[in-house]
Amino acid sequence: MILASSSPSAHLSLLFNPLSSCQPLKPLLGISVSPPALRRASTSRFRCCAGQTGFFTRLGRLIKEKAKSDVEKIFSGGFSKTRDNLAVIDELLLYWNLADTDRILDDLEEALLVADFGPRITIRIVESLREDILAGKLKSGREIKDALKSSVLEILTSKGSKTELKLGFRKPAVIMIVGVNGGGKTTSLGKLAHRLKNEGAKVLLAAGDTFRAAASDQLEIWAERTGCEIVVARRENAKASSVLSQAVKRGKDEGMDIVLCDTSGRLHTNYSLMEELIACKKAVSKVVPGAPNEILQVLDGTTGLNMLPQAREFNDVVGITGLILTKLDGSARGGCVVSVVDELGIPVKFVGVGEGIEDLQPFDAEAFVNAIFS
Ligand SMILES: Nc1nc2c(ncn2[C@@H]2O[C@H](COP(=O)(O)OP(=O)(O)O)[C@@H](O)[C@H]2O)c(=O)[nH]1
Ligand SMILES: [Mg+2]
Repeated sequence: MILASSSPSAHLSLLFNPLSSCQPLKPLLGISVSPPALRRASTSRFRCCAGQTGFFTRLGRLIKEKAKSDVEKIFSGGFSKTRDNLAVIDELLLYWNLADTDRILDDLEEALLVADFGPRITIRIVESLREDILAGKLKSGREIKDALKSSVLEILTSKGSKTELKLGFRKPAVIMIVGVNGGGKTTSLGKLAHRLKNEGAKVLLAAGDTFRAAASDQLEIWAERTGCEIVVARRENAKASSVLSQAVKRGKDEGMDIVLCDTSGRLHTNYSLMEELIACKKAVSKVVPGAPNEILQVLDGTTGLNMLPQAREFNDVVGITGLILTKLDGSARGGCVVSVVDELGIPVKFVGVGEGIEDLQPFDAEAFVNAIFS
């Protein structure tokens, strides 16, 4: 652990090893390599250190690519509420016939609203189905269901297709995690640290939640679990912005690849929280131009459409670059995710599917749609 302090001596508490982040990464693409290939891999890794673009682009993309192999795991068991609400669609469409179109579409509309798709999207989807049915393009219940799934997928992929992490090209890349209290910020940050570290990145955690006394203890547990260094406030009531700024400075001095910044969460309507987040953002950008590279907002998947005003408010104030949707392993409401992506055009980058260290998965829109309409 490292204490954030303005005293220069505190900077010495971590051994500085300028080459340490230039060690060969674990085989990044999961390919087992023969010795000559291994030599090539380490050379190219070394080049990445000189210009970080390659490394960060690869890291962001790789983490996304891994999602494909995890598709089965991602949403199995979750979305119980959404699945129950949408199960009625299968029954409706099983006995579908043209004469019943209006009644069935009314019921379908209700099912989508109950599953928190929100009125705007629901009406848009139902009206487009109606048009296609009346034009004779959809002739069976199966085709209607497929068209329904396609339109949801289309919203997710057209408005929120950039799901990989964008880490820029300066070192360290800075990721801020924001959101209301209890949504799963600290937990998601810990899981993300684990994922990034497993891909060979040197990760530093910053305990920017200085609002609650226990918050940095919680992050310290994650630091231990993931084997990452951590910067915490040295004194009570320290400013979050100064903790984050010192963490990023330290990350820069010590050749860290990524600094993951926790922040405190209060209601999105809390003025001082929003002021604090703006100050945090400014403070880190002073240390590394262009930082923070990502501001990921954590949204609790069980809160339904309440997540929409939250996302809107945080986005207006700090500019959200991606969403982490948590607690999808339980009774999360899937429909509202589609509303948030549609309205704000912000991609979901990760989903939380449990409390364990491995339970953060890159978002895969197709798996998501299959899960909620299964
Ligand atoms: N089931 C489940 N619980 C989660 C998930 N993410 C976080 N939690 C739990 O939600 C609670 C609040 O998480 P925390 O990270 O402290 O939220 P924060 O206040 O936003 O930092 C904790 O009990 C976490 O274990 C998830 O994906 N699934
Ligand atoms: Mg927290």
